Amino acid sequence: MKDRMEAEVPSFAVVGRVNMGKSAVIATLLEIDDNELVRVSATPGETTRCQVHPVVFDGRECIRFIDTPGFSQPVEAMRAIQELHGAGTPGLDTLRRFVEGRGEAFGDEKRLLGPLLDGAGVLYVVDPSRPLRDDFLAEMEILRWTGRPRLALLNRRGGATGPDEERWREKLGGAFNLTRTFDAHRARFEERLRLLKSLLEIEEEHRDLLERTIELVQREWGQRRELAAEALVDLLRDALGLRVSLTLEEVDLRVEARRRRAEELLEKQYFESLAGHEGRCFSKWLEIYRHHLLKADGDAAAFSGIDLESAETWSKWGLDRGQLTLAAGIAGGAAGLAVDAATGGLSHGAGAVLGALGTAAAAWFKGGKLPDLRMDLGGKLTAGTGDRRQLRMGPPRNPNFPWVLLDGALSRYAQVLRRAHGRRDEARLKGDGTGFARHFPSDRRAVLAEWFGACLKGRANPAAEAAAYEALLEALEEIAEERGGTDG
Ligand SMILES: Nc1nc2c(ncn2[C@@H]2O[C@H](COP(=O)(O)OP(=O)(O)OP(=O)(O)O)[C@@H](O)[C@H]2O)c(=O)[nH]1
Ligand SMILES: [Mg+2]
Repeated sequence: MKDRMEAEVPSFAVVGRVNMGKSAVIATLLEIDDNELVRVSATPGETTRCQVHPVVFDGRECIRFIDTPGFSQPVEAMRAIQELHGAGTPGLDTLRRFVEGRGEAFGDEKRLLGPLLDGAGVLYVVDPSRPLRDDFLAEMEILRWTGRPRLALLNRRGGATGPDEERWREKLGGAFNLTRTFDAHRARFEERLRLLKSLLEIEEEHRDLLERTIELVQREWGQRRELAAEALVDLLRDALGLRVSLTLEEVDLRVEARRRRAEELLEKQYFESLAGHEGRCFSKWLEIYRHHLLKADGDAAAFSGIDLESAETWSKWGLDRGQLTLAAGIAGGAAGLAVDAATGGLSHGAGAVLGALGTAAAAWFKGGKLPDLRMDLGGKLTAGTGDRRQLRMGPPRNPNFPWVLLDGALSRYAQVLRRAHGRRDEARLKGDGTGFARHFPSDRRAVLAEWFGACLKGRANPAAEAAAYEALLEALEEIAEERGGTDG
């Protein structure tokens, strides 16, 4: 019964020397970053028994991978099997007798051979930067005797190519059906998919199921991107429409120090809320892409990662001057140019001057000409009843704000996709200055500019939002394919 069940689902045992990165390969391939589920560790011999990891879609198991303890005495085990067999080449029967034999000796080898005797294919993980010694040749020989479909995976842990790499390839070529590279610390979705497709080449028996699994994996990946785009739409809509306010008493208005304090308080509140919106989007992405060791920086201080005060940020991120002028022109003043002539109470100087200019000209000025690109929250006093007034702060007036916000988010999305689940170190998502928006095709920029304009005014525009969703989905796809970004 057990044999029959296992034959229904293609299984692959990940085998190799202790500490070669077998568990890391499984963790990256199956997106498991939890050490409780897949233990990846610098201490050799961490995996002591076989552990089955089924891949389930719609409640149905499609494929399974089995983590195994590493070979610890391959040369001695090879000799013992040969002795058991006598003359000629040992096969499955001899291996079975070896595995079922009494005694404590060769515990690791016996355990790792178990799944192969049950019908699993072989994923043999080696680090080709290591010297190719006899003990590795013994491992290859034992695996060859199983007669199972065999794929060799080169997991170059140090990154560098070793002097024996050619010999490794030659020997692996003789003993395995296929050799592929797979970097357990760096493999992205495309490499994971390629590995699954390689299984198709070596495993004839389960072709249909494997093809179906690959289809499901791809479809699900696309669905995740849609969820990610939705979260991004939510972030941008909420962040651009964000306004905070504070009620001031007459006395706050009259005492300069009090008024300044109120402004500072409100500005802090604004940034905290902004960071909250960012944090929610990034956390959602980490959930979608199953990362627990990556952290989203949702606190207000970290928002200065985008560093809205720095002129450098504005020149690296978001749109360049020409693009900004164009985007503002296309969107007819709706492109985030909340240049409000009636700035009123809290005039920050430049606002009033620019308010008199046309929108396109203002964009040009603000994008590159003003020496001091400081934050202008556009807070203003409105006449209230009695002796109380509302102090309000809305989005920064700099027309590049939506684009800088977008670039900040996209650079984090790229980091999420770049992170391999086989790693066990913690890391923080942070703005790294990679510019995406300025490489968008101009029609995509126009679609976004229109929607940004509506968001900045706090107006719902479902048609513009739907178009923006499609545009952002496209942008996320480019990032997944590593197109479309440049380091600032
Ligand atoms: N830099 C780098 N390190 C890696 C890579 N793959 C694995 N490692 C590291 O190598 C060490 C061993 O990784 P494991 O995946 O635990 O190795 P294993 O083969 O399962 O080891 P045992 O279960 O002990 O036999 C860990 O410290 C990993 O972080 C890689 O692709 N690049
Ligand atoms: Mg392990």
